[in-house]
Amino acid sequence: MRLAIVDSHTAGEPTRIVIAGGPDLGGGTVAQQRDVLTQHHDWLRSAVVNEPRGSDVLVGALLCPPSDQRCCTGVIFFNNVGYLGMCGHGTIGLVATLAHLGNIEVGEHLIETPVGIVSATLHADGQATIENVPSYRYRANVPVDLPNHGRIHGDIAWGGNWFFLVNDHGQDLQLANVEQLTAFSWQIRQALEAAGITGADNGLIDHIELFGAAAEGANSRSFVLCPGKAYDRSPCGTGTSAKLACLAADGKLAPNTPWVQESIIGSRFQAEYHHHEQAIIPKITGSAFVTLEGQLILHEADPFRWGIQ
Ligand code: PYC
Repeated sequence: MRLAIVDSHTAGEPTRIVIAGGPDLGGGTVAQQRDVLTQHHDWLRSAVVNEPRGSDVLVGALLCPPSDQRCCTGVIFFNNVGYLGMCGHGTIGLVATLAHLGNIEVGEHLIETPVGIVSATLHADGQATIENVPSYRYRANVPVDLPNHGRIHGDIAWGGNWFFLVNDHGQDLQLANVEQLTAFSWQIRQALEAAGITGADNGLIDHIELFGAAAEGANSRSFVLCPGKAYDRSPCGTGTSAKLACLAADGKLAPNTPWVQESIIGSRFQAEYHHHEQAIIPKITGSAFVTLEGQLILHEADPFRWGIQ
């Protein structure tokens, strides 16, 4: 079996998009197709992003037919442990991939994800701007007790995935400290689960964000821990959306005001938002570069064709 793929990176964070060879998911909404993929074809996720063909850092994506005919494609994002609602860096990577394949032109395109339709604009200079799903802060200043550290506080916000956003962490947000930052953030993740702290409708909070001061030209620097314990090399599109929702809720950032979010490796997204009902619509701009076109070969004699799980 072969799966045709295009790899890209967005602000340093890789995305691997399966453009052909995937299973028939039976149509319906992209959320319904994601459920079929999860329940009946999870081998694809593992084969594409897990070792020996992938790595914990990779975010995978499967193109699928949209149910909304205004959309140019549907997309289901996944990682080493499961499925994402939305993925900002991945959507920017998708725009670069579709442009590379000659499937889209400069201009605005709609994309259906499991959590809603997003708009993606390809600019003439190759950058992309995504308008994310409605994002909002669910709870503010939630206390969490960490073993060997004491109490920290965080906001719970939705940006297409659930995030816990922490400012009073006492960590030094430098790339040299990623192991310590990973261990610290993982403690937060585990403490949230142990305390039964969730997003709305019991949504699992599976992304942790630590914020700190940025270098000149950016408003904020972040360390983002993803669900499978890898850290996001990009500033995280859905995480930046969650951050904007909190800034908006606190009255700290006015609508249509630029915000530059810097990642732990120093890469950046430009962001802004406008109000939408009780939520905000974040706009995230960044660049992605295609790094590889190829085929994954899943040989029937290969004991690790479905990935190391
Ligand atoms: O950019 O939204 C994002 C994202 C989520 C997980 C990794 N990147």
